[in-house]
Amino acid sequence: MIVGIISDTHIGYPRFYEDSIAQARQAFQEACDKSDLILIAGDIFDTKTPKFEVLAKAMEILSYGKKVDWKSKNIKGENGEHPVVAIHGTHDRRSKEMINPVQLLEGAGLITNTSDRMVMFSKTNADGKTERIAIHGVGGTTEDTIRQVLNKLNFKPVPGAYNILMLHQTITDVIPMADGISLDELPPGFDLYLCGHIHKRVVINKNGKKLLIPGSTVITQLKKEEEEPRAYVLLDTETNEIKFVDLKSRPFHYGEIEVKEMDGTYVLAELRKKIDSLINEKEEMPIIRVIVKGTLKQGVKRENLNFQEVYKDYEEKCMLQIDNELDEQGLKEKLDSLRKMYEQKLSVREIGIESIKKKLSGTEANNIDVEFLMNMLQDDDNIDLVIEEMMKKQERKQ
Ligand SMILES: [Mn+2]
Repeated sequence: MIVGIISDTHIGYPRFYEDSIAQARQAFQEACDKSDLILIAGDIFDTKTPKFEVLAKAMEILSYGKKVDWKSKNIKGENGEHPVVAIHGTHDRRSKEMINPVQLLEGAGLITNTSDRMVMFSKTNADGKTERIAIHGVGGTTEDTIRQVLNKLNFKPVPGAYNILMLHQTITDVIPMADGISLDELPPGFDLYLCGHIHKRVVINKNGKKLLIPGSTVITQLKKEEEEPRAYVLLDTETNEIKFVDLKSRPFHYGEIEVKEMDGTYVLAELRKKIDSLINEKEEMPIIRVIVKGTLKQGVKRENLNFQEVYKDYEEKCMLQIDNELDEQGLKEKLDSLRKMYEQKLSVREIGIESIKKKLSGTEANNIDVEFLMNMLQDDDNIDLVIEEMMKKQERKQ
């Protein structure tokens, strides 16, 4: 059978809102038309409590799956499940006692939620033979609990079926420096390990395990590796062939310039040259990101470099992002502090907390309890509580 695979649609992503909707719609409709079964590997939404406007868009997109004549494809959920199967990711995950938006979609009958459970489908082919497929779903969870979750679920491949382990985690075979789980640690014997979360496309075969990462359908991080077109995947379970199908996604080009002890005028001229080289006149409003690196002439402050005019001049040609990474602090010093953090084995979140603390230390807001703030903000419902608590603290201080 043909399985259409989509991941990380991030519907409602504020920066490229329209793209997130259009590209999710194209991926879902095309995949439905071409496949017997659809899998969505998490992060359908960009946030865990999307606005009704966003929720309505997602429901409208997924309602296409209700119009498809699955019966004529001879596919059937073994307990009557709808053949659009999804897990929640890390963006649309909420704590256990709360309802997440993927559960809402499930309640509306638009998807089959396979977070932390297994579902089976069967398809009778033209020759009368029945093919079975088992989807073992693991909802996105924190990197420090994934091993525990997998242990508890204790998924084992179903004999005689095509078995897919679908999860939404950082895989360290793909992102080696990060907190995450390796392919070797995943339970053995599945025909395919399908993972969301990582926004670039990846296929790896390692120690008998086949890992597929479809990548996101919308650009979010503007990293160099996101330059390739967004895609969905068609998997043929009989031949094990994986095909990426490009979406009509907004083009994205990434560039860097590096200067050495130069003044502002020179940097701005180089920057414009770089942007011009990345713009292709045939493309409509591409996303362009340029990182400016290196050192400035003595006495020139990086803050004094004004990119506003560059932004203005290009506002009708592209969606521009310039990142000022010009150095006053030496590169060596920066690497050293990064290495120190790794040595102390700080999680990404902890590194974030440390760097916020450092930034706040020289300001009037130096009494803010960053750790408390981060803990509370795990859930956006808490924002009023956080503000209230902060006000109380401020009053006590005065
Ligand atoms: Mn994601």
